[in-house]
Amino acid sequence: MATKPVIVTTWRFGVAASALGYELLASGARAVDAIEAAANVIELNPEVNSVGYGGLPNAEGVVELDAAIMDGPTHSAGAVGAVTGIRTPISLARRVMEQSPHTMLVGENAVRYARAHGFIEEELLTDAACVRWLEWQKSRTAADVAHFDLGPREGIDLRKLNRPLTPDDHDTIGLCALDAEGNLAAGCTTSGMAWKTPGRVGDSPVIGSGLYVDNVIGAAAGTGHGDEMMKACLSYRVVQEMERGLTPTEACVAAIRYLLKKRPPELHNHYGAALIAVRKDGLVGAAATRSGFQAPDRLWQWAVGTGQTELREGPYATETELLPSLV
Ligand code: SD4
Repeated sequence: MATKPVIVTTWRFGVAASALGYELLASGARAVDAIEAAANVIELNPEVNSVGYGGLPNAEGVVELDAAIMDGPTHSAGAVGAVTGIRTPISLARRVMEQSPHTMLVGENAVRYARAHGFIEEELLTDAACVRWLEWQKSRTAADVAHFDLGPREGIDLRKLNRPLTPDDHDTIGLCALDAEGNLAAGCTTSGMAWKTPGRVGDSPVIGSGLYVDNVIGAAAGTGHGDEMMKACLSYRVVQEMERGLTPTEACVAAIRYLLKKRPPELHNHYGAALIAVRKDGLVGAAATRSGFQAPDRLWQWAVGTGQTELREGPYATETELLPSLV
């Protein structure tokens, strides 16, 4: 039976991805193909400084990318972490999924794999990102220095290491799609936290954290402070909550509240986390920790593609009334 397709993506910049993704889904594309193509749009856009080409670099000025893709009908997944020089890491993740016996490749060897599979290596650091990196270097704090150059130190305030960056320093594109055949897929691709320690891999390429799909239940993907989020396997949790009967929005709220309950309350104001989800029947939802996501004036937005791409805001796990089914 034909299903009405839908694609949801994180953030305002997700509008372009959702629009293309829906167009493909409406013309009969498989969810996994729509996810890859939609993610590529953002990866290749140098103006998005948190994903793919144009992403902000690590502490040494090198752009390192994380990405993953998951296909519902086969329950297969592929991921790459800390990859340099490849503009479309989600396509590399897909290659890993389809042509390697493995699920995740990282670092230099992932790049070697890319090379062997015909991917072209290109510079990912744009002039604009380089200028931002040089500015950051001038303003590095003692905590940054201890964190990166010298290793963890007694007396360093953890909250400073988890400090919010400026609003656009890290914003992953997470994507969930349902195709006309009723199959689901998800993707996640990012340059991660700006100024991160080289080799740091976040939640985005970790199956169950940055994304998860169960083809009979739903799909979920996340964005936000990965070092916190990956401690609670949030995307897996969203799908589990949908399995026990919550709507996608309720499931996203529940997963974020679970993370907040597990982690020290004094850290809560220092990071943002947001999730999107699509249920098998096409119902979509999302939630973020709070309206001021990484900065007080920053709204959590997500883009829903159903023909007319629509940008939505909220809800916020720490600000909304308890949803009836969560009481
Ligand atoms: C990471 N989760 O690498 C990513 C960054 C992100 O909004 O999504 N920020 O931690």
